[in-house]
Amino acid sequence: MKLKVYVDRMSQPSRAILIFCKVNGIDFEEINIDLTKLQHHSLEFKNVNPMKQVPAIVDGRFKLFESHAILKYIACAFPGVADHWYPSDLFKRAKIESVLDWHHTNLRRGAVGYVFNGTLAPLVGRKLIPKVAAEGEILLSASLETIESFWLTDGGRFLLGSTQPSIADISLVCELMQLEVVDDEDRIRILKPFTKVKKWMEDTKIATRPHFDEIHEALFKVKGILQKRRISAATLKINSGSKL
Ligand SMILES: N[C@@H](CCC(=O)N[C@@H](CS)C(=O)NCC(=O)O)C(=O)O
Repeated sequence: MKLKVYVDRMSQPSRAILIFCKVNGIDFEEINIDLTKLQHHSLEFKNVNPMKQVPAIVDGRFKLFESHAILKYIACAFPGVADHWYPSDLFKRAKIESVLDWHHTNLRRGAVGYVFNGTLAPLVGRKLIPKVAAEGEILLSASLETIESFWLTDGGRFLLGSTQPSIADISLVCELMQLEVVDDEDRIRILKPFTKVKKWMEDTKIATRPHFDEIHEALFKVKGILQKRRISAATLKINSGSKL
């Protein structure tokens, strides 16, 4: 039976799973769970993931949620996944675990806090909360500084000084790609001080092409829609101002 992967391509951990499967030639079925239509609250999906979040997988009778756990499971369960993604060497593997744990308590908290509460919340019927977005931005910037000065060491092009990418590179870069939906000026301002981070993001994209770009198409579509809305709102403001 084929591996079933439950995702919404607007979700950054979902994209990480899809890119990883595609890059490694894994045969899987993608099942779209549209978060804007609240499909993650359906009884059917609750049976897959009781936490009602994407991504989740079903491999035969085995069910799993949490993207980092899923990446590790797929790397180990499917033959043909190159060792560099999740090395069998205990020390290298432990360092990757360290980056992944750090990600969920730092970079992800900051990035989600900033992007969701400052931009995306209305798409799922929630209100923007500028104060929480501002707090998220502070943690996001501190996390970018840690990646720049600590996780990207002087060795190779990828995290932990590796010459080839691991599951941590895909996971963290997909997280940062979510910044594409915020106002361009803000994203450029936030990333500006971090030259190593920007180069590493580019290197990870290149290493996982063409799948990286294909899987991110949905995100860029939403970016386009939000950009048009911002322009319309700004024009409306200028026009109503000129009538006063
Ligand atoms: N730690 C989880 C996070 C999963 C998560 O936050 N998923 C979001 C989409 S990115 C979701 O399903 N949100 C819907 C909700 O929480 O209601 C992972 O890495 O898989």
